[in-house]
Formats: sequence, C-alpha cells, structure tokens
Amino acid sequence: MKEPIVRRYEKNPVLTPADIPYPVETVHNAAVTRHQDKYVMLFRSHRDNGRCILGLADSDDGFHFVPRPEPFMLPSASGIFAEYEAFGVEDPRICHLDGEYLITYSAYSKHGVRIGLARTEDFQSVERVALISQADMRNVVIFPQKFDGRYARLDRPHSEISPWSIWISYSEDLVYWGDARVVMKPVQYHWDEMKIGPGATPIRTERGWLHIYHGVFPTMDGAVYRLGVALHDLNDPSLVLRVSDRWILQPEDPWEVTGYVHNVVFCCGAVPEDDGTVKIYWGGADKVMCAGTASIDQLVDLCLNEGRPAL
Ligand code: M1P
Repeated sequence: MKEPIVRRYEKNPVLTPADIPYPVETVHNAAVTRHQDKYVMLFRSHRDNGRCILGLADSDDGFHFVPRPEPFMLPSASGIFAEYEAFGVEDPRICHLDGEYLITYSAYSKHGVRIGLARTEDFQSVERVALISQADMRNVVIFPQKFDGRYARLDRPHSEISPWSIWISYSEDLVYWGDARVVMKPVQYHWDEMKIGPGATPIRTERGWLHIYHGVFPTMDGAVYRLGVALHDLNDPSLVLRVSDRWILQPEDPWEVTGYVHNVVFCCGAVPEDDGTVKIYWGGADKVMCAGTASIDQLVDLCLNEGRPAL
C-alpha cells in the first residue's frame, strides 16, 4: 500500500458542531496558528439560517481543541463592514507578522464576496482594519514576511473567461494592494483542472515558500476538492518554482466524503513544527475540522522532483 503523504490524526475529526457551546451547524475551514506556546483555531460555522460566523478554540497539543464559550467574529453591526458582511464571514486565514496576527476572511453580502482584514494581538479582542479587495475575491493568504518593504499576498479572483487561478499582489500598508499578476493556473484534465485557490499561509523553508493549496475536479457526481503543494521562490514569491503533480490529500474518511458539501477537504491553516513536520488542518465536507501531519522536506521534494510548471 502507498504510504500516505499526509498522516491523518487517528482521532479525527478534531472539532465538530456537537463540541461547540453555542448553536452551529458546521465547524470547518479553520485557520490555525501558534500563540504563546498554544495553538489557536479560528473556525467557520454555519448557523441555521445558512450564514456564517467565526469561532475560536484553544489547544495545548494542536489536536485536542477546547472551544471558547462565545463566537469571536460575527458579521459587523456598524460602518462599512456591516454593509459588506451582512451575509456572513467565512474561511479565515491567519498570518503572524511583526508581533500581531493578521486575519483575512471572506465577507459576504448582496454585493458579492470580498476580503476583509482584521488584526489581533491576543485573540481576546479583534479590530477590523479594512476591506482589501473588491468583489469577487476569495482565499487570501498573506506571506509572513515582507519583500523589499512590501507585504505580499496570494489571492483568487473570480473570472468568466479563465479557470479561477492564483494571483499575487503587493501592498505597502496592508490596505491598498496592486502590482497584481497571475502566478499559478489549473491544468486541463488534471486533479485541479476546474479551479484552484490559496490554502494555508505559506511556510518558509530553506528551498522556498511551501504553499498548501486546494484544487477542484468536476465529476458527474459533483466537484471533488483536494489539496496540493507548490513551492515559491524565497526572494521573489511571484515565481512559483514547481507545483507537485500529485495531490497530497483527498476526501477519504466518511466525514470528508459526506457532510454539508460532499467530497471536500479544504485547508486554511498549517503549523510548521521544529521537528521538520507540519500540522495540516482541513475542513471535512464543509462540516467538521480534521488534522494531520506531513514532512515538510517530503512536501518540498514532491514539488521539486515530481513537479510541473505553474503556468
Ligand atoms: O464547498 C467547498 C468550498 O467551496 C468554496 O471554495 P472555492 O471558492 O475555492 O471553490 C468555498 O465556499 C469554501 O468555503 C468551501 O469549502
């Protein structure tokens, strides 16, 4: 039998709607980061009106998570954020940079979906900073390092013409972004041919920035969401060195195959560890949170030795 690239935690799922002390229908697509020697999980939950909020859970070991008693981010009730978050907040990512945690999330409203940016230092309070894209945009991850004094992010605009692809853009202040260009596209008749999107905050390695992304394949039974890896140049993240030709994870466990949306593994967070492994977190079928581990070296090798060009 083939050795799995991502070893699933044996007690998956690590967080489910039944664990949450307030009413939710789903617990999925969570960002996870280290904070003061603990792990913090910022997860998305549907409420029974179909709209989403973000909750927090804490863990000592990255596998056993204890949810907090109240949600962390509800759709804003005031100002410009209220107008653009009216339908909910979804799919957060966390970037730890310059002593603070930057949270990017999808803001839904009757105007479409765009990206909000919030910041926190302690995961007790949170401050909204700005709406940093127009519609239609999802899946924004900020690199945890500046390049020539500028922040860099990967994002995924919607397009009527081209399959949805991964782009990069830059900012001096985190609010105004530009110098955008496409860096990675789906490949026809390939596991990620329908669309791709940024996943976890990129991880710095000696050989490049490792990026775990998701790719989608259309079947007669609906779309299948899988995870793959790409390696970006250390100094110029707009340069994708190679993309692994193989997926690293696909829906297999019952809670990944069946749920709120079937056949989905969707990653918004991964935590590199000192022993050369990475803890990877994914939403199973848009319903529960799962975790697993992989070797960072092996993921980089997959890109470099079994890779394809990104464009
Ligand atoms: O239902 C699967 C996923 O669909 C969307 O992802 P994407 O925009 O990349 O296709 C999002 O709604 C995501 O939250 C969801 O998990």
